[in-house]
Amino acid sequence: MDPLAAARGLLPARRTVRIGVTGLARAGKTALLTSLAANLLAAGSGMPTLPALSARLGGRRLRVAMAPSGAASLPRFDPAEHLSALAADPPRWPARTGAVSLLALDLEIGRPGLAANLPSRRIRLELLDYPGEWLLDLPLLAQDFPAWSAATLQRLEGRAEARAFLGFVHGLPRNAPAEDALATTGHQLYAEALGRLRLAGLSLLQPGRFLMPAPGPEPPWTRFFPLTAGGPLAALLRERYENYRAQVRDNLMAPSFGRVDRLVVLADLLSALHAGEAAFTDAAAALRAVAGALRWRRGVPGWLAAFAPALFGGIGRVAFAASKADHVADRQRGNLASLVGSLTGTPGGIATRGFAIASVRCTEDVVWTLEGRPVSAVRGRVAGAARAGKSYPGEVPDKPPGGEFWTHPFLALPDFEPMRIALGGRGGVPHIGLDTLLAFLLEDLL
Ligand SMILES: Nc1nc2c(ncn2[C@@H]2O[C@H](COP(=O)(O)OP(=O)(O)O)[C@@H](O)[C@H]2O)c(=O)[nH]1
Ligand SMILES: [Mg+2]
Repeated sequence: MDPLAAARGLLPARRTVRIGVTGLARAGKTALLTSLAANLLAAGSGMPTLPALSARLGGRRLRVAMAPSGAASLPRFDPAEHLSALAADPPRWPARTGAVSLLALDLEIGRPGLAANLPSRRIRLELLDYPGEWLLDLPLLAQDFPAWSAATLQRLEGRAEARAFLGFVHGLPRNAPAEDALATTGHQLYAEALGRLRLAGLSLLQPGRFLMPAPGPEPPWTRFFPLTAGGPLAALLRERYENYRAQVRDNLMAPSFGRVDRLVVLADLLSALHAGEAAFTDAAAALRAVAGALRWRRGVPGWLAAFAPALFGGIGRVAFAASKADHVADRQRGNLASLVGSLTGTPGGIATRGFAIASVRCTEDVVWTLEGRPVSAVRGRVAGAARAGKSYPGEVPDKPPGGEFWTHPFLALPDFEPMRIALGGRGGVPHIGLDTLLAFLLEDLL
């Protein structure tokens, strides 16, 4: 729609706002998109599912509809399918999704005060489900093969998960020949090491497409691994690494991704706290790498400046959100939001804030008496259990914890089952903090 025509009062322009939703596998992206869609659609039919958003609207009308997919090139995110899993009896978590998909909703927001009779503002809200693993590839754009290899091998040194791979690398002769079989074996051992490190709770694992492959057949140049020695094999690996970087770059530039205006970075920090100090430090490093990528529009290395804006240049608002916050009681969630905020710093010129959210709230807050003392705990039904039980994982630190914290392990986080929801989800999905998150992301538009 031509904005000038709109200004002349012919027809209101529809503004498109694209929000990137990113986070590593299992961080809660699918749950967030499903719940946001259900709660926005319910709010549009007058249900009080998003109080902070309604407060911002102050009685103005809100209409919400799924946007038609037209001739869009990105796969569409289908909330109805995911919602039917949550609304089933017993409820199920939405199935795992692959790489990238797009959820599009059309919002109509009434105008305030005397303007109430003017045509509503029309916003197309697009939420792009973007694998966090791929964001962790961005720092590779600024690292050549020798630099990346040296940094990676240093990080792996001494880790049991990488023993077989390191043994292979150290056993290679100097000037190893550029043989496909060597490259393939090394690649397989390296990819297996990454898989094991992920199971051990680490996050900063590169290249991200080794853990979250792009759709379609795998080209031969994906078969590389870090190697600092010189020689023909290293030259072959380096060539493959360069092809990989070119793909990362092309992906960022692809018009189908368009510009992302706002970003939600989801992190399952409670699980990282539970997995222990190494996992937590690594999750913090991964969050910082993402925050660092956002800062590129300022301190970009020269040649990078040309294309970094394609994905990040237009981002004005970033929400760093600790997910699955229904594992802890309300009193702890403030700490969780401060913790995620303190890990990410503030990229200059961008509005950022830390949040603690649960897209699909599975628990209620209760007071529990442990060793004679009352603690703020939660109660929910663990998948497969007959009855709901209480859970208290421990105190959430409000900043990166010191040595003391790790001597009292943060207790297990049960796999809760979603609560039963009525009306097949048409009345919304219970959540914590999605309304505040949305009000922040759309603040300037409400
Ligand atoms: N308790 C709780 N668990 C959640 C929540 N969101 C996600 N989960 C859990 O995390 C798993 C992975 O979530 P998903 O949205 O598929 O993550 P994705 O890989 O980032 O898309 C789910 O299957 C749930 O077990 C939440 O709000 N509360
Ligand atoms: Mg998913």
